[in-house]
Amino acid sequence: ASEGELGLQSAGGATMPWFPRKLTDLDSFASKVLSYGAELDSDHPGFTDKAYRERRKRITDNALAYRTGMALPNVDYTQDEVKTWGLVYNKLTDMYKTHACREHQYIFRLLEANCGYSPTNIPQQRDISRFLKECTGFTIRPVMGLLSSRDFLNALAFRVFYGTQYIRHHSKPFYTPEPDICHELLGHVPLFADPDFADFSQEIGLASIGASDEDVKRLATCYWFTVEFGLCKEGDALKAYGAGLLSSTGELEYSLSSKPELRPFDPFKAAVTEYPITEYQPVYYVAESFRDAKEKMREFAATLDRPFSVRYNPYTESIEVLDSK
Ligand code: NLE
Ligand code: FE2
Repeated sequence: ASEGELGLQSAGGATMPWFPRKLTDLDSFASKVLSYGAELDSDHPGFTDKAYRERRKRITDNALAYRTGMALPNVDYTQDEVKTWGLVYNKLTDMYKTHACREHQYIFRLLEANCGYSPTNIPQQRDISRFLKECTGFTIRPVMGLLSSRDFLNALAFRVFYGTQYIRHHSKPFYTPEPDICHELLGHVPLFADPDFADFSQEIGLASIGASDEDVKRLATCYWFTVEFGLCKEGDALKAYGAGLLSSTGELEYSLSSKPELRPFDPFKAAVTEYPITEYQPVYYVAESFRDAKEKMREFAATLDRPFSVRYNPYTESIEVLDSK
């Protein structure tokens, strides 16, 4: 097997895992989704309803065909899909007033004004990506489902976010173990328009470029406890900023109740914390602020064992490898 087939490459005498160097290198990821593990498929209706699976396949075919530079595919959502969206939307936006961090609340209003966010309309990636690009340089592109941690994090180094376009099963609107359009658009998208949060996300992405499998796992765990399930301080109050919380009415309520255990965000500790993926989290990490989380993340990333460092060049939209740290 060639090094390419083994997912390895060499540079300056060192062997390192393959990584994308330019934006078009991300084209190969969108179709490479993880098959659902035994844990995920359980008896969740999203995995067993045949008509639902077929509809999903039609939507994910868009992701399969998409290449960098093409117009993002629009999806013509059905009335039933919009109904599920509206149910989730109304309940969540009610809760955001008291449960979401202020950055999320502020940007959400901009999304309503600029990107067609409303209970009767499922916004399209094309409008969202254009909006994010203007705010922070982030863009979104379609994906068929869950990517490997390495692929997903590597894309964040380019300020690219892979988003699904299908919606959760109508029978379980308030919690799903999988990403879907409610999770991406209501949970993730608002914060990618915040400059500090965008920097924080890219920081994790850059650290994952050419990292060892063990380090990718540590970074993905940090991502889990921040971007997906993070809480943050706001004066004396606690608010949610993690997308997994901001897209699930059930877990959003639970996360700010007295039930879960809360710990101050420390990437060295978060990186090695075990977590479940199909139920509410027993532990949440609380960040002081996005800026503070970014600083801590940078300190953590500097301790990872990598014989080179990287930076993103926004003019050429490519990753540059710097020989020594
Ligand atoms: N549990 C979240 C929700 O119901 O929206 C999705 C989490 C995806 C990692
Ligand atoms: Fe997510």
